[in-house]
Amino acid sequence: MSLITRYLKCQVTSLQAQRGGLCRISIIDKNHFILLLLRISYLLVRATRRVALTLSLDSMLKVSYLPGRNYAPATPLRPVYVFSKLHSLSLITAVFIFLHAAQSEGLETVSSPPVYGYKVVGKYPHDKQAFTQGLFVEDGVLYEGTGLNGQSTLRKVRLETGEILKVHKLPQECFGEGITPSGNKIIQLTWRSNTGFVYDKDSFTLLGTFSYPTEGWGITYDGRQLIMSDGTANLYFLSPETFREIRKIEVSDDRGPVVRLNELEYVRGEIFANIWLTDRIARISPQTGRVTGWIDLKGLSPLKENEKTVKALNGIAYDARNDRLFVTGKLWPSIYEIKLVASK
Ligand SMILES: [Ca+2]
Repeated sequence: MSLITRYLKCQVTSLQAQRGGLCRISIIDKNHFILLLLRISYLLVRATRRVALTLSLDSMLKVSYLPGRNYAPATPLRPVYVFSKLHSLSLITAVFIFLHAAQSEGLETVSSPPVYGYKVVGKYPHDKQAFTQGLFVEDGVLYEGTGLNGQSTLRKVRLETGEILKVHKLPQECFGEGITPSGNKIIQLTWRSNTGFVYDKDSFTLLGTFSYPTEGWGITYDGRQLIMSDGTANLYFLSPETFREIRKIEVSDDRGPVVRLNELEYVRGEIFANIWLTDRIARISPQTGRVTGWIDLKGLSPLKENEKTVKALNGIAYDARNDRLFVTGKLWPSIYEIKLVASK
């Protein structure tokens, strides 16, 4: 986040507190010159002390004016134009230049991603003691990483029956997180130990460890690089050999950064990510970080509302060979095979 972005956010937050209006800034374009003009316009608007300003700079500029609490209480969403001619001219000029710059840079208007529903086509038993933090399928067999201190494991599970075929327990102090295959190895993250484990995929023999500076949440593999989440809106692309960061993307949709990215799965050129404490999975472009769609799994959880905080939806596994998609949650009794249904 640039200093200008931070500055604008502080200003908007301050104005929001003063006026009770709705203010948000998401992504700022790289063109600082345009931002400077916007800032000047913003300050001019602020100087009028008559309206709250909403800026949404999510690749494309959208400016709207919401009346503050001192104005037009009966029609709170009607735009109120109270600028002097000079102020209006400044703002219009800045907007025009910004739009022109955005157009010349090939930026596109951001629309809301489509929302997909689901259909359950299969249901399999799942260990109700398994605090699912990582999940993948390979050769028809399920691999699962579980969390909680003293209960964290890496396990190999027969999908159809839930039978545990092999299990490796993590040290007491480690809180297991995401897992992914990488060649003939399995990588497993830990939450706050800044340590990842590397196992032989067949024997679960520990081959080595590596470290990372952030928390560890989810991990998947696109065939070339590891992709890791840390509970923020960031995804980190790591070398599968050295575990060094190659690049980083920030995940966002039309409303701004998407935080709490959790368990991950690479699915046909996209990254699927559970969003912690929600029933939603984000479909993410690995190139841009843009959310290209949402999968709404509302109604799938077998749990009561008051159980969902701990027993959140978490765990995505994709069987590429047979095009099967599996999802589950922490301590859930079942794993579901689902098919996505068209946008609604
Ligand atoms: Ca996964």
